[in-house]
Amino acid sequence: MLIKSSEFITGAVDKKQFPQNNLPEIAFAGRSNVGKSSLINSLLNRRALARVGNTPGKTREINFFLINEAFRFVDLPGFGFAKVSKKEKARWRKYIESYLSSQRNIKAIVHVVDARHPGMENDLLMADFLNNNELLSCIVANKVDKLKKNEITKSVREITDIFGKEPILFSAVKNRGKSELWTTLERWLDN
Ligand SMILES: Nc1nc2c(ncn2[C@@H]2O[C@H](COP(=O)(O)OP(=O)(O)O)[C@@H](O)[C@H]2O)c(=O)[nH]1
Ligand SMILES: [Mg+2]
Repeated sequence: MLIKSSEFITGAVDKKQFPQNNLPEIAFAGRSNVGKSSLINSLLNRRALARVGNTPGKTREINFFLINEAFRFVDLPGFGFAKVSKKEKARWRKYIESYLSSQRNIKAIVHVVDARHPGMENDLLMADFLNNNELLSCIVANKVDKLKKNEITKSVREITDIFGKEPILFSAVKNRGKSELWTTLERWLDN
């Protein structure tokens, strides 16, 4: 994909703030800190379009980015951060689900997991939700730069077992996996 332009549109804290026109969207979901924002920056060849390493309380917005004036990336807030109360977590989750189950032109979800920690509870919940709602998705195993070769092999096996599909290996830090992921995204956007 040739990225001609990428810009931040809005950080929505309420459904009413979601962009209104019907452009195709690809959403990025996953636990806090797995690297969703870093991965978006890597895909778009940008250093700091999506904010990286935010404190949990500040990341409740759903962030919309416009790419090539043709489609949007949607950076979903990560749920399941220990520092946030149960009630607050439930509220975030409802908000994320309200986006995913809205009548928007959502092409697919990139479910980002940490290659070092396959099968964490929140990831299983997310996978269930995506399956139950018949949303297309892929699993991206990020931070593979932190693993040795044999550990990567093990991680791939576990993730494939748990989620029923092979992960795309990624490192937002080393820009690894970009072309593989773009191939998948382009296929979705073309449909
Ligand atoms: N080693 C390594 N660190 C990463 C990678 N991707 C993200 N990080 C780091 O993980 C932290 C959280 O990243 P961020 O993109 O804010 O995660 P988000 O909460 O899912 O949006 C930051 O300190 C990033 O620099 C990666 O591929 N490898
Ligand atoms: Mg983020």
